Amino acid sequence: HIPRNQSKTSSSLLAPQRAMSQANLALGGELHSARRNMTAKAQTAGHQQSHTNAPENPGRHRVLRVDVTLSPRDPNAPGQFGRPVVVPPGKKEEADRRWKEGNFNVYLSDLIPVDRAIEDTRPAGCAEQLVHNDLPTTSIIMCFVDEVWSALLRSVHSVLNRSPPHLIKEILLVDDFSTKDYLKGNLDKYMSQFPKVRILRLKERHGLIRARLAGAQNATGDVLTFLDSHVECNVGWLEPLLERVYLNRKKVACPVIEVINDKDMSYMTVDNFQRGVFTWPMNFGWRTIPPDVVARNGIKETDVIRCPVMAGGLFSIDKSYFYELGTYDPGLDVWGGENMELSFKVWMCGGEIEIIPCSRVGHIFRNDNPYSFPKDRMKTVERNLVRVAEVWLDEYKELFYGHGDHLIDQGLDVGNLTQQRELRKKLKCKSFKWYLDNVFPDLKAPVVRASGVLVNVALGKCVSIENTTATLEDCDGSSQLQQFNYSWVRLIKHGEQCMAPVTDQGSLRLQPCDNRDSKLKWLHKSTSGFRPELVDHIVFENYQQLLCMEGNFSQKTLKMATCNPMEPYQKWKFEKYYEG
Ligand code: UD2
Ligand code: MN
Repeated sequence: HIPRNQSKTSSSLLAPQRAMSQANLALGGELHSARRNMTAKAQTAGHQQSHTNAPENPGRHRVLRVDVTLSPRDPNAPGQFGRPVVVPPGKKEEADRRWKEGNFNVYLSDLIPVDRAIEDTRPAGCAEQLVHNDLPTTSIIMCFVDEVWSALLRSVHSVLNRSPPHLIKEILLVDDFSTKDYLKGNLDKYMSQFPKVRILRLKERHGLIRARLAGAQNATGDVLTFLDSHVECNVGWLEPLLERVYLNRKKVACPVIEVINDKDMSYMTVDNFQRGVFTWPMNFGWRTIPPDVVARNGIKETDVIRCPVMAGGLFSIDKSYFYELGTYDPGLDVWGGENMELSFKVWMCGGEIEIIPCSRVGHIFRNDNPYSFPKDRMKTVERNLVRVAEVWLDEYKELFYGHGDHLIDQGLDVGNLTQQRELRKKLKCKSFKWYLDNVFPDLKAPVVRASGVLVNVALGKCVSIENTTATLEDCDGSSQLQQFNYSWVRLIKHGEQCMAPVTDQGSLRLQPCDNRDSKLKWLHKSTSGFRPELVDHIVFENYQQLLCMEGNFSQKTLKMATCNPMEPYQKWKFEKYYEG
């Protein structure tokens, strides 16, 4: 009996916050007509591109408005201008049936134009921003496995139609051993009309991480720009990304990821001021910068947002810098965790991760991966995360293990980590503590769960150590002998030693610590979860013995006894508890 938290590592990316999601969904709603008005304006602007050089700013120009879809082939086509689409009544069954091909509305994706126009959702001021005339070129790398035909095509068209051609060195489509026939001959044929598109076919399933590396190896541009294969790049998306990399090659630039609705295929904008963050055990998420912080610091909608971590799929990085960093850990499999790895690596080894509000790309967020995993999906993601934790998190990895304590008990074979650890040393990267202090100060990350004296609630006496044996004494907060830490992986530590039951005698004593030894693990249970200040009953139950720690008043000792929630001598409390 090892209490296993339900696995908390997630295996699909959640969409960022959308304040207007409801309004957006409401057909004919106010927002909808506002959108139509905007689009009409955009349409009159026609093909006009602002090549205007700013005379007062030599060497720079206004972001190019490259968008040949401003006057689309068929303005009335379904989904045009990013409008929501409704499945016709007679087609519901077909649409339902086809959903699983991509875990989104594939029927509608096929219905709407592959080169549809979308609303220019950039904040005011973006169109007027200046970028350098001599921006570096980029290779677009798009990996896919069994991607939906129309979604893949729309991704490619959006890059071709909305990027200044001279900046796109090539578009590399990396086929990660897809099984679908249409992704073979048909795709070659279709893409042959675009000289810049190259298809790279992998001979076996690499997973997206190693597929991206294969793409990088074949890229000839100065900057690598990674994209998922179900995106729509918005107007002016590319130059602001490349500008950041141009200004500092150690900046990794991410667009704002907007939402292509999986049900109606509408293009929806997202709230401003969202940072990429994570919560334990390393789940990626978005966190909005509180309005008072925005106000106090005078943060503008167009201001770049520094992010503790990136979502993973969409970013530009200087190619030589990517290699300097040792790329991704090639030991990461299939999907997941690589965004954490690259983010920690970038920040801790001298770079920065930014979201650029003037660059916006839509992405179809799905509830589940539509492709199969070669091995168990959850285990794959967890294994990747363990690799990341072991290389980058230092002492904080206990928080990761503690929030998903199945992770450490599973005895996952995570492979060899020597190279990754060597790399970290070679690059002289900073500590995770530095990262927390400087990049992600709002992450709750106390290194232990609880600390201080350990009091028996009924007796008012404290655990003390006498020659490695645990006894009960009058409490003395200043005595080293009474100091304990309760670690995230549930060890009761006294310095470097750990509390363990003595099997024959039922007493307790210190032993060398071992994070994986279930005999050393104590479940600090209470009737109201882990909120000691609210608790009426807290026991330490040993993982292995299923017995509880009990104070023995007459002998001033501790013993192991059958757990009994009514037994006052089994109630214990630490001096301090920490939120994490
Ligand atoms: C997010 C990222 C994704 C990746 C992932 C974590 C965004 C928008 N998306 O999940 O890029 O960082 O988190 O790993 O930030 N693919 C392959 N081979 C595989 C599996 C996937 O080529 O074995 C392709 C897939 O077709 C897609 C891309 O990799 O184009 C990302 O996969 P996803 O869309 O399933 O990931 P997503 O968006 O849920
Ligand atoms: Mn995706």
